[in-house]
Amino acid sequence: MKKVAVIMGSDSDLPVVEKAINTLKEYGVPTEVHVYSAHRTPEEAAAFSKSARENGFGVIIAAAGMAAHLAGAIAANTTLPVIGIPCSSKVLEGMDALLSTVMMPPGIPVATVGVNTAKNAALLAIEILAVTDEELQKKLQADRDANRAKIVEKNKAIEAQFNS
Ligand code: RP5
Repeated sequence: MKKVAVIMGSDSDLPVVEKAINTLKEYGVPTEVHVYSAHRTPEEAAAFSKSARENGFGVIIAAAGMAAHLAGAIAANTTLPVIGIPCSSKVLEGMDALLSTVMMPPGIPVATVGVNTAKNAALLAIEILAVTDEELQKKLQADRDANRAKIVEKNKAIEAQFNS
């Protein structure tokens, strides 16, 4: 199976990012985690990105806050799919990172999930790998079915409370 890279701009992003790491682990996806910054360690970020395909990666997840250029800087140096996680900051509460991550120029896409929505980034990476991996696809479907069953039960409880 191809590996997924989880890159964060700072170790201060870890409380958000670890939800992605945990989800990838739950699905048994080989995962590497690094701290590279578009601004503070641009050479390291570029070197990783340029060599990611030959190093066995299939998808890169990049999380950053504030002027969140990390996912875009990673995407600039690879044709692997890049998923951006905008992380919230105290001042602008993630709107800064959301717009910095999602508003990429034509030609260099970043698939951006919601602010701090790291689990969805992992699930999207897994869905990309599952295009050619039947076991992963089955596990994704089983989890969808289990979640659906939970919501059906919650609906029954709400309907019983308010509609009878
Ligand atoms: C961004 O600046 C990082 O991704 C982080 O979200 C934010 C603050 O970084 P630290 O000052 O906590 O290292 O580059």
